[in-house]
Amino acid sequence: MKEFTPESFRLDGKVALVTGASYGIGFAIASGFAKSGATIAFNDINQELVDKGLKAYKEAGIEAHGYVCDVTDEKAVQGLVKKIEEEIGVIDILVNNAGIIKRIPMIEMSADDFRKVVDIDLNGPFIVSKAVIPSMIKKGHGKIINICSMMSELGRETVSAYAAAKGGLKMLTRNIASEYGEYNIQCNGIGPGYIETPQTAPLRTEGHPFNKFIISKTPAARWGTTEDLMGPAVFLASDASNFVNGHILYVDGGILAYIGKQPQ
Ligand code: NAP
Ligand code: GCO
Repeated sequence: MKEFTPESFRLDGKVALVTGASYGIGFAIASGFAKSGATIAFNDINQELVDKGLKAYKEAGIEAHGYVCDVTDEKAVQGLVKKIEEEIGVIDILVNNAGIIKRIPMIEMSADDFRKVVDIDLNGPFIVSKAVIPSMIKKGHGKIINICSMMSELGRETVSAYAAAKGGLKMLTRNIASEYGEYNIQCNGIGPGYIETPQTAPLRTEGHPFNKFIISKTPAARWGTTEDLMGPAVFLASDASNFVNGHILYVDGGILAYIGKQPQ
């Protein structure tokens, strides 16, 4: 049993893979890990995005390792993990961040669109976790953090595929925690509230009714920022959380606790 010290929150000597981390939430989480001592590997869907990410990490003073890889392609993911292990080292921390959303009323949504969202947001985390767990078992420890959502708990119009995927991701998190906890692997989720990133940009346009709505539903009375997620992610990636397993940590400014402010 490691003695608790302030160093328990550090990630020195750890290798972290954050998927879809050229920008947005993944970029912020990876940056927080780097500030805490971790070596960063990230992937994204094409070379242009990877290059954009590498430039942004460098500007932030972070020497990251970037790879092109689609998280839904199992063969490519197996190859990515092998390459990271050869070039950097065994992955100690995995953040399944890559994700998409399609906002379409369910009865107007094609089955292909539904499948694509579930494939990236749920099958992707399964494929990448399956690829990294064997080496974590051999190494004797591992941290897996799945980026869930308010939609792991709540539904709303037009996001049926996304809610189904993120609800499934909550249960995949709990199942990985159950199946691999005995190998000192902790699997938890982070459920961000409504965060200012490109993914939510369409909801934050000037005068968009959703903007006011979210502020009224958030006790913190603001949209979250990617920086709000860095500390919770470092906690779940560190030794400070070695007995936290199967938990979804909602970083939502209080949305899930609040009935909402009455209209003025
Ligand atoms: P984002 O800005 O859209 O970034 C997602 C990243 O994942 C992008 O770089 C994206 O590349 C990449 N990606 C998409 N499909 C991929 C694939 N098949 N393989 C590899 N990379 C892929 O999203 P975000 O707002 O930062 O969200 C990141 C995660 O947090 C997502 O899982 C999202 O569901 C979740 N989340 C977001 C919020 C929020 O309010 N923003 C709240 C709760 C949860 P492209 O640019 O090509 O799409
Ligand atoms: C939406 C938003 C949300 C956020 C996030 C909330 O359309 O409702 O995109 O889904 O992305 O998942 O936690």
